[in-house]
Amino acid sequence: MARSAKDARLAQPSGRARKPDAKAPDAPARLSPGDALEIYRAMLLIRTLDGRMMTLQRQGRIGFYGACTGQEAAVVASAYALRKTDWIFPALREGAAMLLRGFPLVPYLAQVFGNSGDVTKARQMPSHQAARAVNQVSWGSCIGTQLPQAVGAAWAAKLKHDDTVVLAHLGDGATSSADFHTAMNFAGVFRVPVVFFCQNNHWSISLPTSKQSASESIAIKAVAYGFPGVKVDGNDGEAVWAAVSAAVARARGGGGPTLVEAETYRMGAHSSSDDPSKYRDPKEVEAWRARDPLDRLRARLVREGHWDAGKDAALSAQLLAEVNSAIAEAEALPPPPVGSLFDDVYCALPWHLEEQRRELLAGR
Ligand SMILES: Cc1ncc(C[n+]2csc(CCOP(=O)(O)OP(=O)(O)O)c2C)c(N)n1
Ligand SMILES: [Mg+2]
Repeated sequence: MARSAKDARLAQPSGRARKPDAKAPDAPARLSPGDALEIYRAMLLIRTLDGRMMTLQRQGRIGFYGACTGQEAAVVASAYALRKTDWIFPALREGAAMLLRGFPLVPYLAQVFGNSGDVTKARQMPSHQAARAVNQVSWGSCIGTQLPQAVGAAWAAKLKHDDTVVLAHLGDGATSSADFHTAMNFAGVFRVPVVFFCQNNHWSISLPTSKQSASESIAIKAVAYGFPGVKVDGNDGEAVWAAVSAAVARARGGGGPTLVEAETYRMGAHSSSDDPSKYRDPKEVEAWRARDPLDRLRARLVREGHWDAGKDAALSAQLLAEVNSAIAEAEALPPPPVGSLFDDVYCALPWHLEEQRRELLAGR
């Protein structure tokens, strides 16, 4: 346990990344230019997508949307540290990690429209994407509930002796939930291959993190559960990727869980139903704008000669065109067939539901 305490003490209050665990295999500290570009492209896609979808919500074309603006480095670079066979149990803002893992844009957007293009048959709230094809489960909406589920999946992997790792996302607000304690404790005791990745974006809707917890950091909470906690600058894509890669390598190698705290900031509203001007100081938002994760990764790529303003403008235009075309395609899809309401719950439909299904379909 001494090692855990030491690791947590290494958490940097400045938000700089701690050096990845030297003992962890396969965890190089630097992103190659190709990987940095791929991460940047995915971040820019999400920024573009979120902007368009918030506009659609204001136009009344979708009911609800949750953006991750300002947190793109944390969302993308954490997922980038995984293998395709690993699992993601997201919280509110990590849906778009699916796109990085190869899920197509049209069914992704069809979930928000809640129509027949949605692989989850329009049964979830908008912005709760999930797909078996990319090993990403749906968030359950209740804060923290995904954490024991993620630990259960990681425990199953351990019992089956496969080398799957589970990435369990949470926000700072979720650290006050009972499920956070349950999950962290079980994960520590059974040394399951899970990485808890907490995006500390300073707010839980209107509650600041300072009122959420009296701990000096979120990362330090891991000490009590007997495993390492690491704090990184969540707006630095490379720092996030390096910390999560080290944690993933540790989990895959049988070393057990890690809690990674990524310090970031929610630049926009909590969701399309929220107005943050009612509870936070615009000066705070402006201060964080200077630490924009896209600007920072772009600056690195430009500085190292891998990117320039012309390429950036061309990519922005291309992604906007891709997003607009996918929106048009997804929006035009018909609603899910009404009979699908009865699918997937029972192996053999009980007589009374069969009767209701017949009546419903006959009335159409
Ligand atoms: C058990 C529970 N309590 C309250 C809510 C309402 N709620 C939805 S999101 C949220 C804040 C979550 O904050 P955080 O975990 O920091 O995530 P963030 O929104 O900042 O990404 C709350 C309180 C909920 N969904 N579930
Ligand atoms: Mg938060």
